[in-house]
Amino acid sequence: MRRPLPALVLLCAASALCASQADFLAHYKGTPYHDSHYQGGPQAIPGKVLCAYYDLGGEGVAYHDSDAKNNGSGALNPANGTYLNEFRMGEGVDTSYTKFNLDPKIDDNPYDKVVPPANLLYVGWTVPGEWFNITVQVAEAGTYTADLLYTSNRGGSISLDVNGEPVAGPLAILSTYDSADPVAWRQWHHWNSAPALATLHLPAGKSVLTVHIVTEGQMNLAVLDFKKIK
Ligand SMILES: [Ca+2]
Ligand SMILES: [Ca+2]
Repeated sequence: MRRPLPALVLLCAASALCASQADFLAHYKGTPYHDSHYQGGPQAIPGKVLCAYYDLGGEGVAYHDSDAKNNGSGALNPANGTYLNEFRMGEGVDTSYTKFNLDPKIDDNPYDKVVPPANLLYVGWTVPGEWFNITVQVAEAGTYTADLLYTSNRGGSISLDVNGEPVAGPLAILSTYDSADPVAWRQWHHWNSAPALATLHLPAGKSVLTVHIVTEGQMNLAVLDFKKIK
């Protein structure tokens, strides 16, 4: 009796692209993020995927960052024993979180296009050439859109890979620069949502999503919200 082929092979039998995606997954050494406060596991699609929960595995495996320091956790946000200030402070990707009710206002400022949740972790200090991987679990194969919750003080672009294959991009990110804001550093904190920034096909089951910073950088990337459209 023949053994049934795994679903991914059946889906992709005639496709060199799918073969290379299966090869990528078989060799990938990153693992879904978890810590003492966050149970982890692959992030569910459809649903909100948090960029700050990019995979474990370190530089060259789970991400590439332009410097080994986390410029947010343990730096801008001094190490003080709190979860948010010390979040992933030993890793190269630069992370911070939204701060409310301060004077001057930071992430709940009047120049937000969209007010984000408070204490929302995000990836910042982005530079062209950087990337990070996120392991996801997709409920159903199909075409999905992704809305992005972000800030961008000069515009720019990102792109997305699925299992090592480019699938979307470059995706233009609209600038959230606002000359009316009298606080210069707050240009990094004008939040916006880019609805359906990306449209992409996702296979069912486990996949690895790669977010690339393509041009400009200077973006804070918080949430990719995936919705199935067909
Ligand atoms: Ca860094
Ligand atoms: Ca960086």
